[in-house]
Amino acid sequence: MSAEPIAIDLDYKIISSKIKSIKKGKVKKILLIQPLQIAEDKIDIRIALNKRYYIYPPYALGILNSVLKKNNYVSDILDLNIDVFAELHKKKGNIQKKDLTFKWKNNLKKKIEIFKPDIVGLSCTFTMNHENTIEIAKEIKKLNNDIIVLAGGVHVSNATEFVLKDGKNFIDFALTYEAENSLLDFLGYINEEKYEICQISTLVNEKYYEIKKKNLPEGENINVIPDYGKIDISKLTDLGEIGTFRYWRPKNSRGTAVLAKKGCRARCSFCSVRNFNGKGVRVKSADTVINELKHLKDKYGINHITWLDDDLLFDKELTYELFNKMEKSKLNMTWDASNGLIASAAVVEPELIAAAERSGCIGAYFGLESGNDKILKSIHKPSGLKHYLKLGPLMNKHPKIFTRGFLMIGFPDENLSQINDTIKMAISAQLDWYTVQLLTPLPSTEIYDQMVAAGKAKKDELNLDGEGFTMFSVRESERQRKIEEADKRANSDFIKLLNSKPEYVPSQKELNDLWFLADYEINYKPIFKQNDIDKLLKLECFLQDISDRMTRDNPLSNYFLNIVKIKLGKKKEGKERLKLAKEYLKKSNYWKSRFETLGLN
Ligand code: B12
Ligand code: SF4
Repeated sequence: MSAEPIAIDLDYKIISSKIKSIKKGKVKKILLIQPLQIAEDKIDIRIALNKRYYIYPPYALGILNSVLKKNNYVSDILDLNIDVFAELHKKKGNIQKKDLTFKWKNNLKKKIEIFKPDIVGLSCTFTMNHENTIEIAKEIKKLNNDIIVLAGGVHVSNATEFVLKDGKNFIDFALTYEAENSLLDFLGYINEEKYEICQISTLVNEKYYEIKKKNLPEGENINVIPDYGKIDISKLTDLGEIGTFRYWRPKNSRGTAVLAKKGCRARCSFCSVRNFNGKGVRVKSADTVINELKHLKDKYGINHITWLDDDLLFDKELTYELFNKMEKSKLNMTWDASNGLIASAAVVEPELIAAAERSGCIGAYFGLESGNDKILKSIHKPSGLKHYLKLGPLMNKHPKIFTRGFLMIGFPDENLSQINDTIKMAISAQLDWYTVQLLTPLPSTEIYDQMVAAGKAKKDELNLDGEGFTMFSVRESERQRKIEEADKRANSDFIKLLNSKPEYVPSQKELNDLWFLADYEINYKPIFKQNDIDKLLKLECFLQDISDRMTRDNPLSNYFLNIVKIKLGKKKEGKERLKLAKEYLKKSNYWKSRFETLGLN
């Protein structure tokens, strides 16, 4: 509830009268829904059974559920993602796509009939879940047209008008940005009208109206522990992935996700965090986080967490406090930072990494993106080459932590020489593995506008089907598989593009092959010269996971796993891997051409 006087403008008048016209009585019951995180027809059953899809807890909805209950509303969460994947595992994969659709529709129907919500709140974090979300809204209105349907989350906030227009007739309002306060304001306004509504948009006669004023949570309001209702968070690890370090976690670890800080100090041009969370970082108290961890351990037996944070190392004093309290709490939990840490924050304060390790850190990503200073500057990266080159020596002192780097190629006008700089930097930075991604223009980012201007992305479209965009594939390796399965290319198409003219700017299509080449040069080729035992043990563990769980019939990972095994003195196991590599190679022209071009015999 805001103390400031209410600024009545046209949008405010129109939105408030729509609220009044749509809801006559009071509201009490709110159902919060997490959609399926991948469309049913895109689910690959084998990948699902290998637990390779991300199954996170409905963290945002847990927070909102907790806030609603504290304010005497009756609320609950329906997580259709968990429901569908639980069904898929229960049936051991013997299930058709249409059964998955039936499952979520049926669960939705049952929940609505039993819970009888006045309002349903749909969460849509990812642009790729846009259609799923609209589909659910449509289904709810079919079941009961009187239910008010709200949509919220990152994608809804970044592409609000688009969501409302696509969901017209099904989504009544978009409640944008962080909604801990604004949801209460909205409900309070319906019930008492004393409240000021904010962060809300709607369509009236197909015209878009928006109240831009924000009431974001801060101070005590962010010290909230999620309430997952009846959802059994302990089962998540049995259904899919949480974080990216499964192979390096202690055996039988049970994972979930936790958020300690909201926002990020930086403003990278490809990232939507600044637009979404606003400037700066708001920090939960260390005691709240410790209480959350204790609760997760006691109630669900959780012993591993992945941070949802975008800037976990923000404010070194508060970060020390958190890590030290975690260590002292003797909860014996491990953790990873799968979203990435800011490299400069680590190298200027090496002791933070030591404290992180003592508090349970076993895996960390660093957001490096490029090895070219000009590009790093143009995308406003908060670190530079001088930081990246100190990362390896720092992190090598902490071999318990598996280190990974995020890299990107395909920046506007990025040429081959700049891509080569990224390859060189990654090799020198000596992290344990790198994920190379193709730049994806996200709505509401600076780079999106730049790419629209350069004709590389379409304005006011979701760019879901872009040739080279990664956003909508599960993993790059999966994209490669799709290319192979579609057999779109002649083998001769794959050439060593990296040796072409340095100033050449590759096309979006060529970036697919460049992704493969960069991945090979950065991650695989250096294995020939690697003799450090700690590094070889990490590579063994990781390559084993890629070969046996993450990808199918992959001769490259098996070939290099053979090399690693031999270096570790495991000759017999090495030989078996080589045999597999040969077998897989024989049956795939796609891989044969790649092995030939790379000079692998
Ligand atoms: C954790 C995370 C992941 C996790 C999974 C998240 C999940 N399924 O829950 C993993 C690792 C799987 C992941 C993957 C990807 N991610 Co990600 N991820 C995040 C991250 C870091 C945190 C999200 C989070 O849980 N935050 C904490 C909660 C509390 O905040 P929240 O969700 O925003 O919730 C608040 C509001 O949104 C709102 N709200 C939320 N739901 C609702 C519902 C209602 C009804 C209302 C009223 C309000 C409301 O209120 C909440 C409380 O304040 C965000 C960054 C960020 N800061 O958002 C990126 C982010 C969401 N990811 C992003 C991207 C690009 C990706 C990938 C595409 C990366 C890639 N190239 O592979 C993939 C795609 C995943 C997929 N589905 O295929 C982008 C999304 C942009 C977009 N428009 O799609 C983000 C914003 C980061 C960025 N770079 O800009 N991601
Ligand atoms: S450092 Fe990471 S989270 Fe922060 S703005 Fe850059 S990409 Fe986004």
